[in-house]
Amino acid sequence: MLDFYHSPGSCSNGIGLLLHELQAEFTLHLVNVRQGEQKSPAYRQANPKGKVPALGLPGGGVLTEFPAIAVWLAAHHPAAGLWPETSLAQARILEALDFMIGSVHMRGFTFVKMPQKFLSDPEGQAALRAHGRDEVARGLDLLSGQMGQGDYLLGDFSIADAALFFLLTWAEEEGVALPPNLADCLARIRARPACQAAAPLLRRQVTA
Ligand SMILES: N[C@@H](CCC(=O)N[C@@H](CS)C(=O)NCC(=O)O)C(=O)O
Repeated sequence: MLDFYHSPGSCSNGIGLLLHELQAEFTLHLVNVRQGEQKSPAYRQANPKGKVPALGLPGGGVLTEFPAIAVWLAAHHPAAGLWPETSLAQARILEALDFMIGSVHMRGFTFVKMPQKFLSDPEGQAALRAHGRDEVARGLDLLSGQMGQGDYLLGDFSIADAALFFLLTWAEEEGVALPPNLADCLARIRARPACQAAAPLLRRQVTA
């Protein structure tokens, strides 16, 4: 059985979606990142990095980092057809995941959502937030151009769409305009049975 460490509304929503796409069985461990539970000694025993998502593997050990978890899940469930056979198709998925996580999430949304982690003065925080929004908008434009007129980011639904899913949801929440083809793609992802089944798991958690 897999152990899924998850904070609803966070980037682990993409892994929650994938687990449902793959019909994988897992034990859910909720981690309230708003309350800082990810830094607790108890959680650091599971994931010393103090972040979500994390995936405890059946043979022991924990897998961290969105792209690594997504690739392992897809490769480990070949019947779902979410891990392509050719090295070029695999590389395209990794290329898209790296850009979405390394650039749009970490160098865009991190500044939009948590400028206080980096700067204490309000003016600096506002400037950092604005910089993050520009990075997000630039990233979405690039992804939009890459997607073209296909149904999903790389044509057929792939693990790259799991990352796109949480990024576009965050963009909506932050009032960043979605390019029309990405907005259509988000609607398609949300209409997928797996996404609807996962919905209760993905709702932003209510904190006290
Ligand atoms: N590079 C990591 C990023 C994970 C990450 O930043 N997760 C956020 C939630 S979206 C988190 O755990 N934040 C809590 C914190 O940084 O304290 C990945 O790809 O999984």
